[in-house]
Amino acid sequence: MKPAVKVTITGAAGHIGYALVFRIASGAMFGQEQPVILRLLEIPQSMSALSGVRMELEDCAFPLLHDIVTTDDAAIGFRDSDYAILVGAKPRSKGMERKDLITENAKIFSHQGRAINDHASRDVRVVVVGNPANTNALIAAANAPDLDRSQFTAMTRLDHNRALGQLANKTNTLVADISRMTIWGNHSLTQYPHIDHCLVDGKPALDLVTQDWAVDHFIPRIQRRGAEIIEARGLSSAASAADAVVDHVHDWALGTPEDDWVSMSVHSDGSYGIDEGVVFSYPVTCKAGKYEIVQGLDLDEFSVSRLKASEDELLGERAIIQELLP
Ligand code: NAX
Repeated sequence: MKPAVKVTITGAAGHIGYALVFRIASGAMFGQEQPVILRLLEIPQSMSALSGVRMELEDCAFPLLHDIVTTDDAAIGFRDSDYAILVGAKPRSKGMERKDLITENAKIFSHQGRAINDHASRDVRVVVVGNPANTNALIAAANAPDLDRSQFTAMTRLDHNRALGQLANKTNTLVADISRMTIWGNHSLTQYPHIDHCLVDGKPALDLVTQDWAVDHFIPRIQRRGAEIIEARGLSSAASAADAVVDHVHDWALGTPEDDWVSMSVHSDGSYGIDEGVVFSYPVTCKAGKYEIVQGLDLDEFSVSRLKASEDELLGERAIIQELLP
């Protein structure tokens, strides 16, 4: 049997963590031939809840789960980690300004970036889920000078999957029939879900739906889907977010299908004119643990303006946490 892959999950006792750890242990992320060791990192106040998660993991008797480490010490949590999934973050409390939320989280993610730099595998792959995810990924990478910034990503796969679901509903097709969906920008209300390059059963999506539907219904619905779920459930997305984490890491590690791509927030290399100082969601293909931004897609004036709006928002977030960037 292959050596076990070590996966660190922060915030493992939270809602998304609880929906995620069992799926990783069952083999959904790396396949049925790949054992895993889970390293679950929490804050001291959540260690009791985390011990309950650990008990339930043990009670599942997953054949692929070779060990479980629970800790509130980042040095132990990230030790030799091959994959680090950063879910734990500070939620917005009553009266908290957006600026304070960004700054408070930047402190957490700069600390975790340093711990990853000092303790994780040199090949570690990091995905940031905790919000503001893109800027948290930027600050974590900036605090890990010994690692390549391409090892740090943020998750826009939930938005991507939501977009696939809505287009499938509208065109009365299966999600599996749709390819080349893209989410551009920030994981926020300025994200730009984009169907101009999408194929449905091999045909352009825009032969089946109108631009008006895309602009007036599809784009705002994906942008606000998180709020729609909270309104219905009284709780934020957890199972779908965990599922998107599984997809993000699975495809990064094992590759994207031929002739298709996925959306991942990665460090901009200037592609599509985006400032190199931000982590931006792009269409990417993955192979053997590496991603490449899809190049050469035509963008009309409306799309360019949407990308610019999201880039501006990310530059604004960056300005707020500038002093924490080494
Ligand atoms: P919960 O509040 O249920 O869980 C968060 C957990 O993180 C708690 O158990 C808490 O003790 C722990 N935690 C806090 N600070 C920590 C630290 N410094 N180190 C380790 N653990 C820490 O939130 P949940 O619903 O699980 O959401 C987690 C994060 O995901 C939030 O920031 C949320 O906004 C974000 N989301 C991001 C999404 C994305 O697509 N990128 C979608 C879903 C979700 O909204």
